Amino acid sequence: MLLCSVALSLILLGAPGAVCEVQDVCAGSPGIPGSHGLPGRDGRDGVKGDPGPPGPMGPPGGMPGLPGRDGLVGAPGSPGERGEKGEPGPRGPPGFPAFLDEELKTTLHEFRHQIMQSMGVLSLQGSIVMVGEKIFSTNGQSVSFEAIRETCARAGGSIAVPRNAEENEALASIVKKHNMYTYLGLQEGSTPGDFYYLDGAPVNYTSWYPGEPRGQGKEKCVEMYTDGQWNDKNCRQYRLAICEF
Ligand code: MAN
Ligand code: CA
Repeated sequence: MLLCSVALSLILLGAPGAVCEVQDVCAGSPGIPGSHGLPGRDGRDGVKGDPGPPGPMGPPGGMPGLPGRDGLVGAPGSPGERGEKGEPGPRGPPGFPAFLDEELKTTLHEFRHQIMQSMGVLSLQGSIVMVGEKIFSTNGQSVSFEAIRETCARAGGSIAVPRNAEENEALASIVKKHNMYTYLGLQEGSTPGDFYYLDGAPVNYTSWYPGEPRGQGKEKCVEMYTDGQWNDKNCRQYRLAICEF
């Protein structure tokens, strides 16, 4: 093809010494180089450049700038006050039946044995008197009716009150031993001569000393004498603190 182009040029220029037809492939001396073509068209726009550096600071007295961005998150504050107790959760799954749990049965037998031992020791020492399901006990101190109630409540019991003859005898044995009267867990109602347990129920067992109660509404408490008989009495005396559990 180069040779053909050369041949074409030679024919057009009428160069001497080279006889050659357009369609022929022929050789000859090279011609002079052609002149440069016209400039090409402009290329497409390039990609956008990076932003330039910040400009110089403006003159003084300009407007304040916009607020800056938020700072970093601060350190956590101190814990708040404890919230209210939530509702109880749902009932858990049924447990292993106790009668099948040999380890639990052994533990319960040991507990019972140790409790029996401890009660035997306290009974022997005269610290407690057991009667039926009830236990009476005293700290040996003589205090007011209200102080006995408070002492017994703090100990997890209540001021002693016999509910039958057997309990009355058991309580009287403590009164006799300490040779100090005791107050019972009873108080007179608004009607003179009517006495009530401290839960408000009317008394259903009594052991009044003959002629008592005769305080005519002015003796709101009940004391027990050393023989186990009762007397209505004002509540301001000091009496042996005996509790029941
Ligand atoms: C004192 C008080 C009374 C009681 C009489 C009995 O006055 O203890 O409560 O009834 O003695 O004589
Ligand atoms: Ca009386």
